[in-house]
Amino acid sequence: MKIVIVGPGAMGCLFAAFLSLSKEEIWLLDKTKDRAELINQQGIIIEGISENWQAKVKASADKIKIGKADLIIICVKSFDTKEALENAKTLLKENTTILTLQNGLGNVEILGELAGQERVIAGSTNEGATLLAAGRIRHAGRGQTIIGRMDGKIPVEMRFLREIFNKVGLEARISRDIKSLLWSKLIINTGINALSAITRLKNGKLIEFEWTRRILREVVTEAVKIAKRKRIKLIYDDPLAKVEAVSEATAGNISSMLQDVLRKKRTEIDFINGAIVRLGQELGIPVPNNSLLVDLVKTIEASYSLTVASMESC
Ligand code: KPL
Repeated sequence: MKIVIVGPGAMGCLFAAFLSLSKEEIWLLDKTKDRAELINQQGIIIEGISENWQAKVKASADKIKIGKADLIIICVKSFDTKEALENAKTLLKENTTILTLQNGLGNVEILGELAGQERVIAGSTNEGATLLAAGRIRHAGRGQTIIGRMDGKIPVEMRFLREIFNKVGLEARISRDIKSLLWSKLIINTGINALSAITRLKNGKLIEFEWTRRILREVVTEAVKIAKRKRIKLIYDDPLAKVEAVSEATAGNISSMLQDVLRKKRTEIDFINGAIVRLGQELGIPVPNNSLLVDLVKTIEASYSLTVASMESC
């Protein structure tokens, strides 16, 4: 089976590295030729909780060289989903399956529109990784990867995929209600990601300060209202307790949005708190705290190039 991972970020590198331990043919598709060449030569270097090791992975920016894929795993940022699949279109054959392991809402729909909904498998992973440099990551946390189709069907390829993940040490299971899982992860991301990006605090600190804890609770409460109105059943009973438990369990993590801000990159705010704001407007449910976080993160993104030279220039 030929598996192509699209996107050499933290998650893309982590999955490519672990999948390289399988018997399958693994490729990493990178849009940058030089970085692909570097990964080809040095492999993917991993440190952190899975010890220090190096995975030999074939990487390329040349789709012709990679050829047709049986499975494509999309690991790019949500705002790049459309472009990434359009760019990878030559890898598709009639029965290619596409798995998304991205944060936020809307990726499954974008991929489905481009390639057909029946080919798309949605996924949510609790593995944690930080990109240290090109092809170099820290495996920051272990967790389950859950996959499923929006229509609840479980095709044979999905069982096969679960088996491969489990064999290489990526604990995986299948869910018939992946929508509720995507929302359950979204609620966690709405509470933690933007707030950590704005305050530049690691996940665990957000609940240590009474002020950030209060904001986190307000943001989550608003997001849960939207989920309820949309009749989404979350996989946990107490969302506030769950989000706080995740920030504690991932206390040492630099959230993916904070990683983006520290690297002065575009964030996934539009697909996380931004999705809550859009749905709030559609449904007539006020979500002022989510709206405020969106505006602040957008201000941070827009002001990356502005630095304060001295106090006088303020
Ligand atoms: O998914 C995450 C992220 O950083 O995007 C959490 C769960 C917040 C862990 O850092």
